[in-house]
Amino acid sequence: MKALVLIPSYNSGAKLIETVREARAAWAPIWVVVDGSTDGSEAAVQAAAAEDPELRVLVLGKNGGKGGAVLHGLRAAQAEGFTHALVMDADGQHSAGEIPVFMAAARAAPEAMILGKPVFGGDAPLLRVRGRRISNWWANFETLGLGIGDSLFGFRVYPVEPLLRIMERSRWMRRFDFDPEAAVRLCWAGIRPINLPAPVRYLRPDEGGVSHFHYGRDNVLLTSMHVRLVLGMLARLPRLIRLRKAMRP
Ligand SMILES: Nc1nc2c(ncn2[C@@H]2O[C@H](COP(=O)(O)OP(=O)(O)O)[C@@H](O)[C@H]2O)c(=O)[nH]1
Ligand SMILES: [Mg+2]
Repeated sequence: MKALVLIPSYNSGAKLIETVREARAAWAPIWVVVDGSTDGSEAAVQAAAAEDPELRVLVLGKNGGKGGAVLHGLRAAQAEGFTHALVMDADGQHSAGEIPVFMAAARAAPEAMILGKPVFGGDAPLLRVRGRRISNWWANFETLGLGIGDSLFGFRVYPVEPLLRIMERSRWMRRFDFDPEAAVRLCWAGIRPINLPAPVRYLRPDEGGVSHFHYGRDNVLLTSMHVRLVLGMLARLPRLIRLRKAMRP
């Protein structure tokens, strides 16, 4: 196993450099994919990278979405022989302290994917906590209950090769449809999910919290994604039933 931490970032503000420093203290290498940011948040990371060979910044000129940024990072990672990528948010919501735990789980089961299961604090908006139950229900339906604990959480270790194979074949999974669709399609490909708890923080704007999730736009995106995935499930039903027997005997 050769593993890196991949951090997609779009206008993450001052939290970006903080997140990168914490991640770097826990792991090497760390690659940040700056996805057409216009807030200048990448400058501090680029300065740090100039003095740290284990920190790399990949810059995309135009905003292409979270999944698009992850894809860009995965291609470069595969070209350098990485087998696993831990993807985490750039905005301080995830805890770098979990990186070694998740990497150890991946090392113990390199054929699997390690999915974070959010442990919410009192700061979590009810809408977010309840809203994800809908997406989780659908993801479990689409995988015949193969065991996706949380379909939306972005703190995960992916095996690079199968994820790239799936993403290169699809024109979707480029924005916020990345996390749920990646988990579902990897399950379909026989990649076993292992769920590990991971704390998630919801920062107020005055604490540096930023979110690019728009309820209207992104719920339409997620709904059409689940339509696509239900149709995909139906088309693969016999194979999925056999897979389920093999994975959950
Ligand atoms: N590369 C890229 N990353 C994005 C984009 N939108 C969000 N992200 C990243 O995806 C992660 C989660 O996005 P965020 O806006 O915080 O969504 P939320 O946590 O669900 O509210 C963060 O690390 C963002 O920097 C985007 O358009 N491009
Ligand atoms: Mg966020």
